[in-house]
Amino acid sequence: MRRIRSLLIPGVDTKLLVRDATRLMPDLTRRRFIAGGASLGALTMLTGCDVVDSDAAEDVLKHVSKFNDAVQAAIFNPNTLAPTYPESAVTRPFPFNAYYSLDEAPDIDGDDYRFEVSGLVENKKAWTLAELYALPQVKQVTRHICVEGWSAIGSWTGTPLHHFLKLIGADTSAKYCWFRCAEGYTSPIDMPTALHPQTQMTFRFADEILPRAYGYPMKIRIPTKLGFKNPKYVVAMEITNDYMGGYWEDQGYNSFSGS
Ligand SMILES: Nc1nc2c(c(=O)[nH]1)N[C@H]1C(S)=C(S)[C@@H](COP(=O)(O)O)O[C@H]1N2
Ligand SMILES: [Mo]
Repeated sequence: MRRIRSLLIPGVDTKLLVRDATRLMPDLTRRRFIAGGASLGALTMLTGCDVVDSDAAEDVLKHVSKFNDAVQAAIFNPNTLAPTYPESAVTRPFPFNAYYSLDEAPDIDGDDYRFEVSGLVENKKAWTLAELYALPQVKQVTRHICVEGWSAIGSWTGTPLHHFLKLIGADTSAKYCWFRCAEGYTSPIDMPTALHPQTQMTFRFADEILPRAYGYPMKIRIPTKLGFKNPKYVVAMEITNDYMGGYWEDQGYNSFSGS
């Protein structure tokens, strides 16, 4: 967790981060934090997701979760790019991960598939896979980091989400792009992240049609975010100002969760 967090905030002045975070903390948390030395390590512990052992820790986490989103959003620079790698660096086999095993993963029929669009957009037409495949695509080799303590480099090809948002006339002053997946998984993505140049509607992994394991037919690949903010088997998107929650977000993980 410590290592992951420090990976996530490259270029951030840790002293400033600690100072700003301290200001935003609820009183009780701040007192404990200062008593604990107000270090980045302590902040990491507070903002991490592995401190939920006791009731006290859970309480701290709930408070901290709020300020952590604010802190992280404040230091998010939409122009900072996630590192990219040569194709030879791709992790093979690339891990499968979900809250269930692979044999229970959605098995989507590409012919029946429709990507539904709703909320604050001009064109609410549903998209077939053939229509999506016809969109301009780019390839990106980036690192996927999971809160469960593993990371892997993958090669993802697809359409930049900002391009699609423009195409459908999405209100990009709205707060969120909220995604829903075939099995019910959900995740809200803040608009600056949705518009980030590397955020991608992904259709291919390592040049092959996206396999079922990694989210066939479409996942949203966000290299500036933790793995759980990369929804697979995506079937719907809503542009909204409402915070509509998400599978892991509802269980206490920070919605921002990124660099
Ligand atoms: N629909 C859906 N998307 C999901 C998940 C899931 O359970 N269901 N798990 C998330 C988590 S926690 C991770 S780490 C990545 C794993 O993606 P991978 O199987 O391509 O490694 O998918 C994310 N997106
Ligand atoms: Mo994850």
